[in-house]
Amino acid sequence: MARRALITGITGQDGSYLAEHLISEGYEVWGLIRGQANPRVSKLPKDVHLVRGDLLDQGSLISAVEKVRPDEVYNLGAISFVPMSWEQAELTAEVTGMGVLRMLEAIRVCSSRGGEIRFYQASSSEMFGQVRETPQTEVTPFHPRSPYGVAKTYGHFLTQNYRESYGMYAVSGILFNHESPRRGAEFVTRKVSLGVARIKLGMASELRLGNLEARRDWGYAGDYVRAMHLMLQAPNPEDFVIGTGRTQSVRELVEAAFTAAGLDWERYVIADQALHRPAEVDLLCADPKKARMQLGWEPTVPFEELIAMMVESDLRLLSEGGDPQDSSWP
Ligand code: G4F
Repeated sequence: MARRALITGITGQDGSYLAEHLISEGYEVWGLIRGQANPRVSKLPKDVHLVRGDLLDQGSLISAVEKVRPDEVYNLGAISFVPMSWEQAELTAEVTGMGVLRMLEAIRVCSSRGGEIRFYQASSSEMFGQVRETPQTEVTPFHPRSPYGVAKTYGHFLTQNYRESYGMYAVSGILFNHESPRRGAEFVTRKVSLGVARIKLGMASELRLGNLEARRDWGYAGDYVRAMHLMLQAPNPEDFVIGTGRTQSVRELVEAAFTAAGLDWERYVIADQALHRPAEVDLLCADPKKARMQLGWEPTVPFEELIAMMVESDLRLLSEGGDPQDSSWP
């Protein structure tokens, strides 16, 4: 019988790639869908099954797990845009933090009726925040710098705690920034690739950005969902850092994106103090050695190739009259 996976956040960038990957591995894939009419559902592969539920509603999660009877649950659902977490800190704590507790409880309750359900929590490199060492590993201490980072840290420790308290197969992937043409338009890589495409096509004349000096470890989202799946196949439940081990500044990202379109970035980019964050994460860089050694996981798309892929995709999308706000991926 096909293994069954339940994914929260299935309409997001990672959820869509993970659904495709698990289907290619022979899984029966279920997505947890909240609300009534999510237009992004139409972008999912046709053979994804849907079940209603909300990370804010404990009963709905128990019902969803009871209905689907999954072998694996991937908790990707979250309020994931860091600046929004200062504006809606309580909602972020509820969805991104307490949502993990509710999903773990749903699994605990349903597992007691028989059968092991493996749990993957989408932890984040934002938990490292003001980093204590570089590169960051599975044992680097956390110092989150946003309500989002704090909520993710809660979910991370809770996942560890349910593993230790109840012997659950529950693991966290500490994922560094991962991008693709399906990335939401508000994140910096996509904001830049869309900005470049608009300028190239004569639809805009400038691009306003915040802190150009922040450094991130940017990889390709399609690679990172493979790591999620591999983590749940390991003989023992363990947490892993997933990243490329390379770091670039936002300035270098901008340069790469404009160069990919044959443009000089300095003519168009405006650094806007109003877009700086109340507290910034200055530098993130992964040490993915454990994932390489134990999971055999490697990233396959280098930074420059990833950025060029996003610029090309947005040039195509905008030339064909597509609207990135409607459906954030082409
Ligand atoms: O693309 P970003 O908004 O991603 P951020 O904050 O690093 O978080 C992303 O990665 C995390 C993994 O580490 C995830 F957990 C999280 O959910 C999300 O996916 O910003 C990247 C950097 C920041 O330092 C920001 O200050 O880019 C800088 N930046 C400069 N100008 C900008 C802008 N970011 C955005 N979004 N927009 C700008 O105009």
